[in-house]
Amino acid sequence: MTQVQSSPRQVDVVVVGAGFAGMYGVHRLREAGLSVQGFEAGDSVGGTWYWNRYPGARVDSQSYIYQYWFSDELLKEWDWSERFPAQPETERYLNHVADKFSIRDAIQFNTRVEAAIWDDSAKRWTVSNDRGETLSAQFLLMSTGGLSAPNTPPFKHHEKFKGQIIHTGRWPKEGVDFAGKKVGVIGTGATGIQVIQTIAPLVGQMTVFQRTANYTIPMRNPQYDDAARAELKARSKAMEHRVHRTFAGFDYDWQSTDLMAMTPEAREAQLDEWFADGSLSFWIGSIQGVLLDEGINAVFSDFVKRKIRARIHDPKVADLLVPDDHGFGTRRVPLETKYYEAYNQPNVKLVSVKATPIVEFTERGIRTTEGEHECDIVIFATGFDAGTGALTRVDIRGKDGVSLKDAWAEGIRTTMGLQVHGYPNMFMTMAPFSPAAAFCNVPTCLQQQIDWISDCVKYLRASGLKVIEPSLEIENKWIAHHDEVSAMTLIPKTNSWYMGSNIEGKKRRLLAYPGGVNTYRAACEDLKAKHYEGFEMA
Ligand code: N01
Repeated sequence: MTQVQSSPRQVDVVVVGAGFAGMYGVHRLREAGLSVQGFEAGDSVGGTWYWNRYPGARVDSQSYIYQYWFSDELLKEWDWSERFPAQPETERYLNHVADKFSIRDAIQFNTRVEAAIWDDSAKRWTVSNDRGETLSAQFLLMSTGGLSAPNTPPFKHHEKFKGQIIHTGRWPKEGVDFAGKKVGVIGTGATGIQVIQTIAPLVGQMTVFQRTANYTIPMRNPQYDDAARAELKARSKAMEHRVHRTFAGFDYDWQSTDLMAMTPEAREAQLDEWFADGSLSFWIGSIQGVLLDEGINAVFSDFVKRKIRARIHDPKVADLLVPDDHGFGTRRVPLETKYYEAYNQPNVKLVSVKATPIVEFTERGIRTTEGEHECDIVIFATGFDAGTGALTRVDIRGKDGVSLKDAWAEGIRTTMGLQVHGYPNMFMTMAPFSPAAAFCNVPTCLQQQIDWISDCVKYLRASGLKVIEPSLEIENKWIAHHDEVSAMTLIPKTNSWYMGSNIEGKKRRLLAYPGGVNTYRAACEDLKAKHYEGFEMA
């Protein structure tokens, strides 16, 4: 029997998504005295760390800054095992947080929000889900993740394939047995690289279908002992302060080294020193010119190309694995561990789908223009419809019933990635035009955004106000600023998910604000101090 709901249940806020941001949103908003209903499509918390359980999934941010800061007790009691923990550890951490702060109580799992419609007369959101339930909420918090809507390219005849197709972002909980199997991997981004290097020793044969070769940095991942943990924990307050004041939300920041004034030998030694840290600091903690200046960028590119080439036995394979069509760091730079050594194994074959494109799937595998490649399993490490995908897959309608999907098809618009003009009382995290969308140690930005959002809601309540929405003017101003700063960088010169160019038909636009986490945070603080000047409130 289907239940007929007479009038929808009323809550103060609906939170969509139970990843890092959604969990923290539930915690902060409940703490502020609001009634909160969370919804999550998965059967538990974790978001990215719930869905991306593929072999080798591992964080590229240091564990001691990839965490929550809001509870001293939590900071003291949680022990990270290593510098860059694997997926199960981060998932365990998020489950621990959910249990400790009773976050699950507010969340309905196995439930996908399908639509959110703004009712302008009631000044509330009507939210419906795939269980046929409808709720009425004053506020809507979309913490649906920036990299959560899988991109599955529509390869011809994929339904004919008799083997198994798995997207890395929907990895089965029960795992996959690779022993003796012929495995195809499509995609060599941060995910593909982690999968390939991890399963290469396990598979019978592997064929990697690469479209674009990436620059990488070898990960240095020491295990922590009690002394190392104690030292890191002693610095946690200082670290919390620091991460909000750096360009990328990490504890390292741009340096003032004048690389170009150095002798070639001194420059090489400096690059070697930065590279040896084995973290993303070589990229976003070295010198800012790497993202702004063609000459400096070429120095970094040349250095990393040489490092890659030196590790590959077959020069023809090296020619394919060394990037040749973009500058270092203009797309996400993955950390890797023995990635290139995988291609030195006799059972691993690299196919350039630039040279020999995929024509179709067959019953037995994948046919490129050079012939058929047999596979028992094909792994789609093909990424995500980043920034916008998770939001536009929900039918969100603002004032006058305008669909966010339709509006954004004309061109993405947000005010600082926090709100959109025409969509009152809807807040977002990790959305376009904030650093959180790509250029950030994600938890730094998510916590900053949730803190800003909960402060804003508290301000409204304390002021007897019910509705907040950015004016068209303030939104236009932010978008113009975003575009101006974007144009100063080298990033728009390269195709990647940063530019939305990985999705057919998506308008090319830099998704994340590249002006710095520090600058963005200051702008958010300023808005708050000025009582949301430029926002329309009633
Ligand atoms: O996705 P991607 P990802 N035919 O879009 C290829 C974060 N992350 O899941 O580059 C053939 O980067 C595509 O080719 P090309 C991190 O922010 C973090 O790897 O478009 N190939 C590319 O090689 C990261 O940046 C961590 O030419 C096709 C790949 O698929 C983000 O998630 C770990 C294709 C997709 O790469 C996304 O990474 C993992 C087609 N039709 C991820 N379509 C850590 O913190 C796509 N490709 C460690």
